[in-house]
Amino acid sequence: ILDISWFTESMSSGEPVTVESRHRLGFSGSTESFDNVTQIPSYACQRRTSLLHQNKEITDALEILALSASFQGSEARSLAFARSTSVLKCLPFKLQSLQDVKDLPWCGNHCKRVIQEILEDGVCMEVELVKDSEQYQSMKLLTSIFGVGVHTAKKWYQEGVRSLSDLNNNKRKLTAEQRAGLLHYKDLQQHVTREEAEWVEHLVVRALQSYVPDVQVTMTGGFRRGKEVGHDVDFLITHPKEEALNGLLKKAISWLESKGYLLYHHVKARSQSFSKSSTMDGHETCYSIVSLPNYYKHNWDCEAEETLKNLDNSEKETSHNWRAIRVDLVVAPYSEYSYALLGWTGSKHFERELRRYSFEVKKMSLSSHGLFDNEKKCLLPAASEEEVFAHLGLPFLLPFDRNA
Ligand code: DCT
Ligand code: MG
Repeated sequence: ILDISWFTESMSSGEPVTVESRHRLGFSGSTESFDNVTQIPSYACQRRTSLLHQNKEITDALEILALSASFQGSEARSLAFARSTSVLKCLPFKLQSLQDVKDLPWCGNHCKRVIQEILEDGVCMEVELVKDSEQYQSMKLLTSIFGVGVHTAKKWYQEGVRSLSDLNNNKRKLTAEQRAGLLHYKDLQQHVTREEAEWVEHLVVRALQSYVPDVQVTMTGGFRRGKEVGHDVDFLITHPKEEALNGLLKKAISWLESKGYLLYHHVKARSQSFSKSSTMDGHETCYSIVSLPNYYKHNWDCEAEETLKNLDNSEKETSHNWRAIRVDLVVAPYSEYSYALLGWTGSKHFERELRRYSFEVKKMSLSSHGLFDNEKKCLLPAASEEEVFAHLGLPFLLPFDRNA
């Protein structure tokens, strides 16, 4: 099960694997090839999954079914679709027939029906019906608002909410986060580019360094996995001296606020009651919306600050020389940094699988704070992500290969 050498070799060749090249790579024609497919490991953290793969039409369709299942409150079904999607994302060849998925883990009958229809007709009827359904469209719209999860969206849908204007017109009580989400809805729907993310990084580093010059800041999330666009920008902040981190986030927030960069923020304090064996994340975190001046490209040293500072939030709504960007800032003590880095790099499915593997195979509880051995009843410190993988007995995967 752990032999993934054939994957590693074929993935690193970088060439598209067609029926013909599959033959060269040993994927078809011989008994050995199909034996190899059965060796695809069951946990996503045991496989390399790069961003680009050859079955996007099929994985997009399965992702819609996963999302639709989660909208209906069926987490188990959603997870099943997410697992089959993830297996297909790591295949180094384009599926040609159902025979190709015969022995793949997590590809059950439902998933096979979807694959067969797409291979034969180019579309899957069930997926088309889901996409056209009022419930799916409304839930997708509502959950795309910052601060609105599946639970709230479902409640609103049941109360008759179908569009953003239904929310705006209504006397509904919204949280401050949701109000900010609605106010900046259009901007937040646009992808954040890597260039914009780097500008935000520059800004966040400046804010933090005004107080602690040798603070360490790392961009995590999708950008660390090599994505060129994202829905937000995630940062992890640490320092070898834990005292240096005390109050730092609050000070950096005030700095950003005083210069007019913060449109919204909400700080979640570090959880004191955090249990070492829990998989919950208790780091001090700031969920924010930052305004990015449109002329940032020419102006890294930010004269824009002066303009922004002098506009109040209502003026910012009407002027168009800036855009809103979602930014998450997470502070991790140095001793937990490797675990926080691994946890905040994602993907979400990769993290879920890593925790499942730790628990089921290694009898350990993994979180963004550490790894707890449930049998030996001890924490396993790690000075790097490599050491975390080593504790788990897994081959190290670079962030680029964690796009499960
Ligand atoms: N994360 C997680 N579980 C969650 C939410 C987040 O493990 N429920 C981790 C994995 C990714 C990281 O935090 C950042 O989260 P997102 O920004 O939501 O994901 P992303 O991969 O950065 O996606 P995007 O590129 O769209 O921002
Ligand atoms: Mg992100």
